[in-house]
Amino acid sequence: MFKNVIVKTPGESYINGLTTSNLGTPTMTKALEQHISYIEALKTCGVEVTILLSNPDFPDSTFVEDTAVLTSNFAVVTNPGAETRNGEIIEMEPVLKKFYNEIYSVEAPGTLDGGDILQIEDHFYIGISARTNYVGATQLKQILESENYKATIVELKEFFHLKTGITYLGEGTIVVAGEFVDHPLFNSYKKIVVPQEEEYAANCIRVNDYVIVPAGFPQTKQKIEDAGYKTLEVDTTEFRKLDGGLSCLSLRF
Ligand code: CIR
Repeated sequence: MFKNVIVKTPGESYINGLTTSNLGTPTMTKALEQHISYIEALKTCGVEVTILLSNPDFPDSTFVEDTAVLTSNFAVVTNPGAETRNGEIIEMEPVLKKFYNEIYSVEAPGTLDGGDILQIEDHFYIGISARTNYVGATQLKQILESENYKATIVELKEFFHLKTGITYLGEGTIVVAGEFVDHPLFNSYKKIVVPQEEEYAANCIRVNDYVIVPAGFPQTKQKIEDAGYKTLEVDTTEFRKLDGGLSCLSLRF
């Protein structure tokens, strides 16, 4: 069960955030509305939501997931791989101190984005991507193993972040798309396979009794419901324009 969630309101510089998509510039008013709907959905899931204020110096800082890896008893402050995002951790660390006594950090030359970290029960998968390098991944692996978790490094071929293409729902069930559909590391889990045209929906989040899914991906939503989960839909078009999905917008713990 998650008790807490941290989010950060998109700021006025959000439209200048990083992107590899060609979906156009986000509309600020719509982004703010969608962020409010996201918070409402989280509240429906029964979590306490800590809402941080935007900082225009960091256009991408609404994607708080990349700044930390959280477990029930310790936090790891990451070292985000994009230069314009690196300073986001300076604002996140004091917030985490309110919730955690034990805080580790990933140090340069290691880089690591939280979006590359997937937890499946006591096993963490750490993606190597354009943002997370081997040094950072190995540092996190060592921290996790010192705390009695298992950790496996996974090299990404196409996805932006590990969790862009895979989500853990609980009960041994994963949602997978693209390169993870047949990936040998994930063959022991029950799979909900996302059709290619709905690939973006592989980034959904299980929060207590619900799975929050992005609006507009009916086949994936149906498959998740057929597997026995209740869903909540949130429109994320303005976050998708900057390569962001549902998981990126919060830290859940
Ligand atoms: C970035 O390029 O860093 C942001 N525009 C998107 C970050 C998405 N975060 C995530 O998948 N965890």
